[in-house]
Amino acid sequence: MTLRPVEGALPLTEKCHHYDHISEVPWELQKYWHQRYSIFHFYDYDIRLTDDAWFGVTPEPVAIKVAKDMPSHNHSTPRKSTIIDIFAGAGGNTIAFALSEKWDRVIGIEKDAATLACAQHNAAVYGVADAITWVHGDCLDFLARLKDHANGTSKGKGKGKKKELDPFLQLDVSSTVIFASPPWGGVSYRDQDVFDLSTMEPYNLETLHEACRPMEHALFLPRTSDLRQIAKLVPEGAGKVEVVQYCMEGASKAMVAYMPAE
Ligand code: MGP
Repeated sequence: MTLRPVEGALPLTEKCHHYDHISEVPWELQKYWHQRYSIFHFYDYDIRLTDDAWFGVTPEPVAIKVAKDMPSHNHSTPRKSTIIDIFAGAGGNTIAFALSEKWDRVIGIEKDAATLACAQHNAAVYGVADAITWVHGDCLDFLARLKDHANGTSKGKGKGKKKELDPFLQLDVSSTVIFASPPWGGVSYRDQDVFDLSTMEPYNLETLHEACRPMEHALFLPRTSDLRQIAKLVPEGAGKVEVVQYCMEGASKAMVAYMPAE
């Protein structure tokens, strides 16, 4: 099957909530709902999220700062012109990348149809619906196809099945940057002094790095992540890894590891 961009907007479903009042909000999400305006400044303009998306959505000031810091474009050679947000969720980071106006193309990938419908809707609220290409699919599958095409093999690894990629998504990997804000597999990072990234589920650090390389990629990770595990991914002399803690009101929300292209 060919993986292609979503045409038009997916329909919002009963999973695409906009909670107006605390009494409607499941208790495990109430903490996030109280922070709704720092998550989406325009929350009141009918921002939609699936219940799962609340846990992983990047607060807007952090998303904007990450978009600003993304070592894109004019500083790197070759110029980086495309950014792919491989875990788009409800759209927080993808929207910030589009708002930054630093990229010729912003692509958002999301596996869950209802969550993708929320992301598309939220992008429209922020006025950037036309600036984003959405893909409904599994991001690891997408990355494998992208690399197959870049290497000149279009068949993929399936049992003889063609794993095609729409021509519009056959990107030049040397000018593409990946951003990944994966599920962290729960909130155990809060109780650990140092979070073991090999235990992150469903994709651990090595799996994500392997899927994204050789492209430049930025990984949005728990604030307590083990820096030694991140440093080990890049052999001595193969480039510099930058790790930035992103804080709000003096407390870190998460770290981003900026991994160089190979
Ligand atoms: P948090 O740790 O639940 O909240 O999430 P906080 O503010 O540290 O709470 P406290 O209990 O320490 O007061 C902090 C931020 O981490 C969220 O806003 C998300 O941006 C991000 N985040 C949390 N989780 C569980 C995930 C996740 O699974 N994936 C991703 N990508 N980000 C997450």
